[in-house]
Amino acid sequence: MSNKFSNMFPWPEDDFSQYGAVEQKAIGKIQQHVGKVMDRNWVSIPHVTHHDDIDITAIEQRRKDWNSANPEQKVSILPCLVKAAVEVLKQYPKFNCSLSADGSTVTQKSYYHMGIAVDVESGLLVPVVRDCDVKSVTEIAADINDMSTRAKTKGLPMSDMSGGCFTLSSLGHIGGTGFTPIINAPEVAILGVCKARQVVSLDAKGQVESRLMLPLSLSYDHRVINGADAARFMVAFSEALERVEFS
Ligand code: CAO
Repeated sequence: MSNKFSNMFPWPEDDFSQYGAVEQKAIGKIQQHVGKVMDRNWVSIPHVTHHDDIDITAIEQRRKDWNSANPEQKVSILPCLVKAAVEVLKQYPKFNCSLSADGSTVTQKSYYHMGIAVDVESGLLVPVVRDCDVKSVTEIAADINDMSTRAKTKGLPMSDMSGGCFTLSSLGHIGGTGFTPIINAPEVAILGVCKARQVVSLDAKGQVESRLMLPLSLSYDHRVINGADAARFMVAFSEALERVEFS
């Protein structure tokens, strides 16, 4: 059967050794699998990525206060972002559904299992933290720590990487101002997080002030979600983050 790719030029194989010294290395099984999943998701989902910077000055101050008062239960910004995402999934349930293979129905979910992209040596794993709606920020932080440690040391069973509703992919500890995260099908959206930075701006009275801004990139499946939904998601996300309680 012909499809939209049947007219494509073949992959440009080349003998690189004619240009200089080269070495061929095998790609590990996990990365090969991840590559195939990425390939399928990238070519079969019409992705759009909505970028926004949100003001995290207040929540970061509250997080620092919490960490100083609770050195045994320190949290990074990531579990707070998970908690805010759950609130927005409740507000905009379109982001918590899955599209059928033929595109004719969506399955609406009323549970909140959140995928967290974890960078491991063998590839990229996405453990799923279950029932984030009923877990506290510190419980979510503990689950992320546990799963990312296991992912980085002995790997994870498929049961720990299935059933996710929505994924967060944080490069915040490294850098970046934005990227296009690939949707983790059958989910319909994924939130990419880059490094927070101080930005000088004018307040309502025209006074210069410095605010801590977090760059976010929301990729969504345009068969299910429209641009206005994504813009609303981001505004609601920023508001939900302000309401996150530490416990
Ligand atoms: N802006 C600024 N600093 C940030 C930040 C952000 N958005 N996010 C995290 N940081 C800081 C943390 O606060 C921490 O600093 P301190 O040690 O001073 O507290 C430091 O960066 C390290 O954070 P972390 O990585 O230990 O914790 P995390 O909760 O942010 O992330 C994990 C955990 C497992 C998700 C992360 O280590 C990881 O593997 N991320 C990679 C995901 C990835 O590869 N995504 C791309 C997928 S597409 O190919």
